[in-house]
Amino acid sequence: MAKNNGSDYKASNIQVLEGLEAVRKRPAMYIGDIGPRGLHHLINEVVDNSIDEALAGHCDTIEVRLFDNGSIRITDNGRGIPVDMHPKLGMPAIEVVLTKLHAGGKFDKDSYKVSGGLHGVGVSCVNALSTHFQAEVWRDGKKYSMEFERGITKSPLKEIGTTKETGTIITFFPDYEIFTQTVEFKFDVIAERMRELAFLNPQVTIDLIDERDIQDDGEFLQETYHYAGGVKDFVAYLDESREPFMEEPIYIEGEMDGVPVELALQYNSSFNENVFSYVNNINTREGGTHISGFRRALTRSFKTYAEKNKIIKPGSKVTISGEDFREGLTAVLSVKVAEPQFEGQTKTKLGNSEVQSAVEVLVYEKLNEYLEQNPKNSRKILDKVVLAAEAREAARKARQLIQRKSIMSGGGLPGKLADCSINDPEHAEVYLVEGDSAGGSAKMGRNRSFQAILPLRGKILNVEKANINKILENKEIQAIITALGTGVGHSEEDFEVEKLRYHKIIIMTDADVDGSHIRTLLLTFFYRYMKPLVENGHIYIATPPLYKITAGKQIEYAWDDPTRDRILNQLKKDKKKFDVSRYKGLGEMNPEQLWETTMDPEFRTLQLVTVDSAAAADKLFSTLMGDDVEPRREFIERNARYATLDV
Ligand code: 0RA
Repeated sequence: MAKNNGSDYKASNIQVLEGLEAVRKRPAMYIGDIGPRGLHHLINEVVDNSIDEALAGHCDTIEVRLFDNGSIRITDNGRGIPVDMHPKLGMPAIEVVLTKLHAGGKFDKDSYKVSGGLHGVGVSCVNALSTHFQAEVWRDGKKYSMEFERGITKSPLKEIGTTKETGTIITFFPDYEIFTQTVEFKFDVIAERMRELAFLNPQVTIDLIDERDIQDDGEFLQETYHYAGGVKDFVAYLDESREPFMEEPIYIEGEMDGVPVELALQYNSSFNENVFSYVNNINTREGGTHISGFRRALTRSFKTYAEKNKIIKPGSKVTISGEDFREGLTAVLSVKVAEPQFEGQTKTKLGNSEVQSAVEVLVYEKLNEYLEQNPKNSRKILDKVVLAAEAREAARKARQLIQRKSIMSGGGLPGKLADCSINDPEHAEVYLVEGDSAGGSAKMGRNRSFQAILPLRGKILNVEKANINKILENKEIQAIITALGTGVGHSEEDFEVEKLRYHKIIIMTDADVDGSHIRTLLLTFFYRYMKPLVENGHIYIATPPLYKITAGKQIEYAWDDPTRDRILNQLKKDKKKFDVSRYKGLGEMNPEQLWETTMDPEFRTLQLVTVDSAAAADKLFSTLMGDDVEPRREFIERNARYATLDV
């Protein structure tokens, strides 16, 4: 690729704001939190800078390497962080970039920096939060190096050699004094973001190497992400375990009013809408103006085409609404905005109004072209749209029926539900319990003032393979819907989160294969049909202990093997007799034990279910629950090491 040497850059372009003490004092303010998420955010912060270099046309290769000693190295072949002297501060530009907050330095408006949400706080934050940080820069024919400890310069900028290449190599150890929960990087978490970045930036290749993980062939675990087809490849990847309607996704690319737009979309035989949008590589989970532009264009061009070709018969009873055009739709929309305004609760909603019309005009025009040129596919899509409209009408009737039935059966709550006595959703919780027998123990063990119990019998329906009508016919799902009080569906009329009767919904299943299957089915249902519950943090997973250790009157519980061993060693040291039993299911615990270990808010641990990356969660659900067995088997084998679902 063409590279310029970047010598036009001046150190004085860098704006200086403040030092790094602030970051160490209140790390969560800068990186979101100090748990695993914040830890992994450090990597994104560095890689985003490399991606900025790629967006500016100066970089096409990035390597992320995890070392056995806990450190990580990010290498790119960009221009290299500038090393010339900053005239006012009297220090090299690189020192400003790495030790001053918000010293981004790239102010040319033609570049689309990754800067929104939590991103864009700068590599200096990473430096501040590392016990040791080294930057090596290859630039102007020379190799330079500089080192820091907890943000403080330990080895000033020095020349260490010569080179014809350019680039930046950052190596750091996350600070265990800051990340007290864990300093362990997870391959899969990093892989997910690197893959996403590679889809969104087809010009780059990202190598991810894990030196901690030596494979059977003696090589390190390594994956390479490069997708020349960009978002088109992304859509094909997302639909891998679905049945697409067309040979390849529709691909639209262009620039309108200074906004570069890239879009790929495809229809499949599922019933879900999976639209992911990005602004400057940031996942805009809350949508925004680019998404509304896209939706309007989609509805308008399909409607125009359908009317022109008389696909919707004049006088037909079905009325088609916007959501019918989105059933079974998988799409990725990526736009670049020079000065993005992010709004919303999580700052992932694009606010720039000019982007709506830019996207709408471009997509409308190009989609019309596609429909005219591909009459067969257009017909297939529109036939499906008409079916969706008919099913929506039928589902509306089914919903009314559920409502009527529950009104006729008295208070409207399902018979199996043991409700709590308080009427305050914020403090009320409901346990969804696998099986009637565990349900019985939970009913006896609970604190009935604020804990409700809903036992679920057998497996619930796999919603990934059923349409809304089938789903609404399912007894277990009906019970969940009526117990929660929200209704069900994708529109704000059908699903009203304000009506939620319990702010904590706790899934409690056995710690075995069946239990995890039921948990996944429930999560899939919530994710697909009650998404705000997941997004607003209402869904939790209960964690019953794996072992009970009895020594005379003393009873202890262990949730994992190391804890069990620690307790056993202590007992052996104290020369006590003991008995260890492994809980196979919830049913083996009596009500008191279930309360003590799993339900008592003072002692239980609940895992909050979050949607960290919507695209990854979608992929996970369609793979785990979809039609194709092969990708599912592969997926489970690859991820067998990670026992818990982190969606
Ligand atoms: C400040 C200014 C420029 C580039 C960078 C920082 C930069 C930072 C990182 C971090 C990792 N890789 C990076 N690559 C570049 C602009 C450089 C110029 O105009 O020459």
